[in-house]
Amino acid sequence: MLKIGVIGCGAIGREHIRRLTNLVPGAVVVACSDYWRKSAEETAGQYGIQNVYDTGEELIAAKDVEAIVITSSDSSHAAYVLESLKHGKYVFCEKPLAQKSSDCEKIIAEEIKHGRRLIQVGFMRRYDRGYAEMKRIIESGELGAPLMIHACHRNVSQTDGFQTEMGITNVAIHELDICRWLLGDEYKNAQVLKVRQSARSTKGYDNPQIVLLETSGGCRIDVEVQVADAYGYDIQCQVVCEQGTIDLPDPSAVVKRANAARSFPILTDWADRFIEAYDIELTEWMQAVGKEKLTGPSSWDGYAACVAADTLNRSRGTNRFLEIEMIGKPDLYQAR
Ligand code: ISE
Repeated sequence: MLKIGVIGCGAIGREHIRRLTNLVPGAVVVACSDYWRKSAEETAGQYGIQNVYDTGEELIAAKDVEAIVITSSDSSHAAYVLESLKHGKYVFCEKPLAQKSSDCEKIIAEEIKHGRRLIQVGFMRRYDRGYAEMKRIIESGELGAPLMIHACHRNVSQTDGFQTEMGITNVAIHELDICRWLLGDEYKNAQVLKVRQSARSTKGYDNPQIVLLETSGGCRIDVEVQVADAYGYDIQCQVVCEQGTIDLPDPSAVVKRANAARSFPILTDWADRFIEAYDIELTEWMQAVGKEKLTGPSSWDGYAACVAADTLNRSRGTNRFLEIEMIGKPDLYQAR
């Protein structure tokens, strides 16, 4: 059994602890910690976790903790990843890897010193069957070259303290990863636009926003980002290719016919929308750690999404596309 310590017992932390405990073969959660100790204690009680630590650093240093899962607040990720690297431990870090690309660069530099990958980033959409099939079709070439992607990310609510920039670093970061993964291409330039604001959005952050990107191969991407106040949690993605289009399927739902209407429910919670993808993601991460060969989204992928996010946030209000500037891709992250 691989002994895991989880830092952060909020919504996604508890979800991952549930999966690691009840579902993922070969995993046992032996330690947890949270900024709010009470939350860690409650989670430990619920899942029979032996040790609760006051800080993430103590958990990382604990002798019996073999691998770390980081599900704490976004701003704390980079420091915990760097600390785990000091101890040479495997890390599964929820998105985003960091909030600034300079922190991702530090992580990459430290990981390279180990000569092997130790970090996987929680871009779970890559494990979703719909996106995987879209990628297969794009790569088969049967529809010709991809020309454009139209995507949207609509959300019901956000936690207190949410800010405009987080619409990119915390929400659209999923599209920033999945679009470059689908296309097998990097971004060239980016711009975020503030559009007519929803009268329902009264919490002080921009909502909606539109993200525009161009890849090195010339593909154009637009992403509508509604961080809150939408009718449900709805993720759409259409890839327009030379000879046809490919659409992300909606999650399966029973269709009701009544009162002269046909309807089906739309989910409201993001944790439910990609539930199967999360299960596969953590199961494959565990298997990869067992083989000491990580294959999932890397620090490089975390970095690439973060550079795009930085650029988008810098572009706000300029009305211009800004160039996306990345460091050269180190050998460790070249496809093998
Ligand atoms: C949340 O943090 C997530 O990661 C969800 O996948 C995303 O859809 C949501 O908007 C974020 O707040």
